[in-house]
Amino acid sequence: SLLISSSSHFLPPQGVRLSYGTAGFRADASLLSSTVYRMGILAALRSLKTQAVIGLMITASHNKISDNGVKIADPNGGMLSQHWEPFADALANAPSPQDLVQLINDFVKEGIPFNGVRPAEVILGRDTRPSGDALLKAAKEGIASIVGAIATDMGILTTPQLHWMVRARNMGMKASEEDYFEQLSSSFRCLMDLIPSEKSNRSGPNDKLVVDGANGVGGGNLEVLLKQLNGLSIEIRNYGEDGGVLNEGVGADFVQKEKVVPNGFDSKDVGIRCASLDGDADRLVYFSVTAESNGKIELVDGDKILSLFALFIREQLIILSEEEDAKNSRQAHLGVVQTAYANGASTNYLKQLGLEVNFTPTGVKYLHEKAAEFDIGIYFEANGHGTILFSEDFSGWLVAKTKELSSKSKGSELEKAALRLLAVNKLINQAVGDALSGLLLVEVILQHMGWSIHRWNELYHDLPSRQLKVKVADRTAVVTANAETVVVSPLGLQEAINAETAKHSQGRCFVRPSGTEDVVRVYAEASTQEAADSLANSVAKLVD
Ligand code: 16G
Ligand code: ZN
Repeated sequence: SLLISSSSHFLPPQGVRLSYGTAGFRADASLLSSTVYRMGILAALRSLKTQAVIGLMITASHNKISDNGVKIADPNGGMLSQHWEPFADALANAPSPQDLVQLINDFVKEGIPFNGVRPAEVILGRDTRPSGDALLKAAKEGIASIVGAIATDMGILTTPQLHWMVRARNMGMKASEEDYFEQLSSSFRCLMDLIPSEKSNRSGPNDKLVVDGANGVGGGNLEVLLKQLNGLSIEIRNYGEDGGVLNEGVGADFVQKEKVVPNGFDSKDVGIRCASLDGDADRLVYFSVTAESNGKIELVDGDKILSLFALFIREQLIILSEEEDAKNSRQAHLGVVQTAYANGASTNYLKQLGLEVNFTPTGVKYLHEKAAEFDIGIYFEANGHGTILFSEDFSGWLVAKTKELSSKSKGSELEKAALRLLAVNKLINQAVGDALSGLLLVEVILQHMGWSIHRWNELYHDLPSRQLKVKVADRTAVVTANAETVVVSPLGLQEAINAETAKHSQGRCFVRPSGTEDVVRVYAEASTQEAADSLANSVAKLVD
């Protein structure tokens, strides 16, 4: 058959077992062509099964340039349904073309329609990695091996753009790259127009933002976006076209983990508002360079972006809830979602605001799923990946509300609050965390509040923390529960961690197996840096 002959060109690497982890398959790019080919097949089957457009993205995000990866976007633009992950694993590891065909036949028999249905349609994107082009061809061949399947190559994109396009296509909306830029820029302009007038002249030439593009796809795309905007002064560095290497000493992951300036930034930038994207632009952190000479920064991480977003949304909801005509008002349920990596000070701050804080295990799919339970759900990982979700029901209410208010109380604070929420609903990428839409929202909220990055950073003070990784023989031996905060196996380990933690004031510590690397990670937090370091070190010894 077609499948047998085409799959014989893509034999899996010997002696390597790949698994569909938190962010899809990731490995050295030279090992991936068979996996990507097979994920092309999976994407086409998923499209037949759901009768919707599916996305396939080739990226290894913040990892080194020689790595690559592949992940699938589901019809709603989110991560592949977890029910399909075992099938993805099985396909990737099937030893021969015959085994592969057998697997597919068995799977199809369980209920994938082939006849009288809309053909499979997969849209593809890749980041700037040099290995991406060949891998994209492999994905296309995989898709083409399913009869009638259509593959649309969108070229080099940020990961969130591809997810956005899948979601837009399946909602029947315009879904090209131009449409993406147009939606972001028009909703951004709308939010700018709604800034209280006493604050709208704050930004001047001294208020520029400097962005580190991680030498990836984000810098160039941000530049395209900027051409459609007014009122933002942004300088972009680390485009990736001036000799810099993707993610090497640059980018959101580096800045957040190392807490030092990325390449291209130095003491001349002291005090300026800076931001870092990761290699595929689905993470965003802010920072400012401190006057100390050793490249130290003040880090404004995902937790603080979450706090800023939560404050702004809450402010608009409070205005709306003060509406006198109670019969049309609606008490919106706002929830925030974090992981155990969220700094304890951020959680306290959010709780103090009266917000409901929820915890899930690490990984976008878990946070996203939880946030979708609210009228407005905001999720962020400390590493800078996060977004805001508006429920369908609440979005509908908001549209009706703004219509009603535009005739009843045009120009009122009430109308402005509703219009702001509606604009956030359009600006923020609701398929997945998006550094570009997140950056625009941060910028407009800072202007709305009249805040500098320092004022923002003062919302609360991070507790000192330390992260370590421990190489172990078998990381799956560590099993956790309660959103990764408690070890249930091996027996006795949690008790030992508790005993260490109790020795430190404001101590908090947890360990978990990484979903992307062959290590166990240790996180510790305490009232001083020395205490956090010592707690992390002693717990790392317990794991070893
Ligand atoms: C992946 C996840 C990210 C998570 C990270 C943790 C997605 C799209 N990405 O990059 O959310 O923070 O893994 O890595 O889910 P770790 O398991 O190695 O600590
Ligand atoms: Zn990324």
